Amino acid sequence: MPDDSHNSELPPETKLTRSKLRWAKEQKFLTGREMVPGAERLPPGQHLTRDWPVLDLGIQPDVPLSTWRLQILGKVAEPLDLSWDDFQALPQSTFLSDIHCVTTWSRYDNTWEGVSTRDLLMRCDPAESATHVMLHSYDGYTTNLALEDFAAPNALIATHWQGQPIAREHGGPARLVVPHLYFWKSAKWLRAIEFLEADKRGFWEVNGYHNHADPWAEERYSED
Ligand SMILES: Nc1nc2c(c(=O)[nH]1)N[C@H]1C(S)=C(S)[C@@H](COP(=O)(O)O)O[C@H]1N2
Ligand SMILES: [Mo]
Repeated sequence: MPDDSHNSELPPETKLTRSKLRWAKEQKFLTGREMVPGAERLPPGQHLTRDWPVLDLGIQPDVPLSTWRLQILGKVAEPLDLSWDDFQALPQSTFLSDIHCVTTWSRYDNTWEGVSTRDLLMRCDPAESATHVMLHSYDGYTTNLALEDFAAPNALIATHWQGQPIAREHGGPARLVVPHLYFWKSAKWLRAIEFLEADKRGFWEVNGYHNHADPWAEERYSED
């Protein structure tokens, strides 16, 4: 067997070896995973679409506004059980953001209106011990988020898209929108937000998908 134990030693210093050592230190020429989040608008492995595909488990619940409720439960000082009118009475925000779906389509410039997660957090006052949320939907879907991701400055519970009520197939009357993560984290037909003291995986997270889901880090599939 050839002796290669010397191969990890530094070569004699030349202009090229100095550059190569510096490039390694700076991670020069690396793309994707080493890129500054948000520096590129289109995340790696994504392509742009102009239409808006529909993705779900195949059940599209019909929830009339008269019976719609949004429950806030778990580790919060003030659990809530909001009617549609209660929800409309909360401060309303408008955010512009891009959609990135793990199936590789992205859609730019979506205008969303609804209640920002920050305004909701102010209202329900999560316990010190709350670290995660589980989203529960009317079709039985669940997805989990760390509290800091749920509380992102442009995250909201949206009732309108491009100035119109969100269509049933896209999660109306109200859906979550967390733009900095793959779109499966954005629960459609939102029914309840449960505050947790420990992380727990939702539907796709126990079925092979990544727990965190950052598109710029290509966190597509389960890490274990
Ligand atoms: N309640 C519920 N929310 C859901 C899903 C679902 O099946 N049920 N699918 C998720 C997935 S995988 C994606 S990509 C987006 C799709 O949203 P859209 O159909 O509005 O494009 O919703 C997410 N939210
Ligand atoms: Mo998805």
